[in-house]
Amino acid sequence: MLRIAVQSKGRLYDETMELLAQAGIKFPAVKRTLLVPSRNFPVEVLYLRDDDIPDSVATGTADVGIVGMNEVLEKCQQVQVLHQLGFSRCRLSLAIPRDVAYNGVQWFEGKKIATSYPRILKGFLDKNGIKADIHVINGSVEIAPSIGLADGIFDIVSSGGTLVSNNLAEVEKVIDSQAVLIGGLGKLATEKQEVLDELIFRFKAVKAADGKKYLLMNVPRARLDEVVAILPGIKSPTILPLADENWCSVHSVIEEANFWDIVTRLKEAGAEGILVLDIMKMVP
Ligand code: PRT
Ligand code: ZN
Repeated sequence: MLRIAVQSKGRLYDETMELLAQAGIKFPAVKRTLLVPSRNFPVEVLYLRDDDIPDSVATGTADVGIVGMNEVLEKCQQVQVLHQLGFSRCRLSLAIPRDVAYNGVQWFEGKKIATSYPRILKGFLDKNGIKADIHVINGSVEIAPSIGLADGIFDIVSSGGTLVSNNLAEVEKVIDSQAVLIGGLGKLATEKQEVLDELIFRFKAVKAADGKKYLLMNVPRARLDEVVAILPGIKSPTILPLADENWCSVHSVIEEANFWDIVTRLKEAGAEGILVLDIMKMVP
C-alpha cells in the first residue's frame, strides 16, 4: 500500500482529489479519518496541512505527497520532485506600495519585508546582495504595508487581484510554483515502487489529455489534402471510408486553445458534420 500525503482542505484539495479520480483511484465518499485507503487501488491518502507534507515525506510517514512547489522549496526537506502536476499554478513575488517609485531590487536594501516564506526570500536577497529585515507573518501578508508593519511583501500571487485591491505593485517575480508529486530520497520497497510507477503513468495519461479535443468530420475526398494540411494532429489523422465514395471521415486530436480557428478553417475547406469530443485520457 503506497501512502500519499495530500492537503486535507484548502486550495490544493479539490484538484488533488479530482486528479486521483481521473486516474481511476476511488475513495469512500465521506472522509471520516485522516488515513483513508482507496476502494480499488493499493494506495491510501493521509490528509495533512500542506505545510506538513514535505516533512511527512522526508521522514517516511508518507511515501509520496502532493503539495505546492513553494512549500517544497520553503521547507527544504530531503525530498525530490517526481512529477509536475500542472495545477495550482502561482508565483512568489515581491510587491511594494503602488505609489512608491521602484528603482530595481536594491530598493529593498534596509527595508522591512513581510512574508510567510522567509527561506525562499532570504535565498533571493542573498543572491542579490541585499540586506533586508524579514518579518515572518502567517496569513494576510498583503495588509502589512498599509498598517505600517512592513515596507513591502513577499507572497503568493496568482491573478494579481489581491495586490491590486491592497494598492500594491508586483516588482520582482522570484519563483514559479505549481502542485508537484514529491517522494523521499531513499529507495521504496519493490511493491510500493510498482504502485508509484503506475500512479505516475496514469497521471501522465490524464495530463496528456488536458486541453485536447477529439475531432471527427466528414470531408469530400477531393478536398482531403486541404483538410489534412489544417490538422496539426499528433500523428497523421485517421481517414476512414464512408458509404458514399466521394466522402471520407477524418479523425484527429487538436489543442482546445486553437479550436475555433481550426474549426473555421475546416468548414472553409469543405468539412461537414464536425463532432467535437472530450478526451478522458491519452495513453502513449
Ligand atoms: O491549511 P493549509 O496550511 O493546508 O493551507 P494554506 O492555507 O497554507 O494554503 P492554501 O490552501 O491557501 O494554498 C495551498 C497552495 O495553493 C499554496 O501553497 C500554493 O502552492 C497554491 N496556490 C495557488 C495559492 C494560490 N494559488 C493563491 N492565490 N495559494 C495561495 N494563494 C493566495 C495568496 O496567498 C494571496 O493571498 O491568494 C492570494 C493571491 O491570489 P490572487 O489571485 O489575488 O493573486
Ligand atoms: Zn499551509
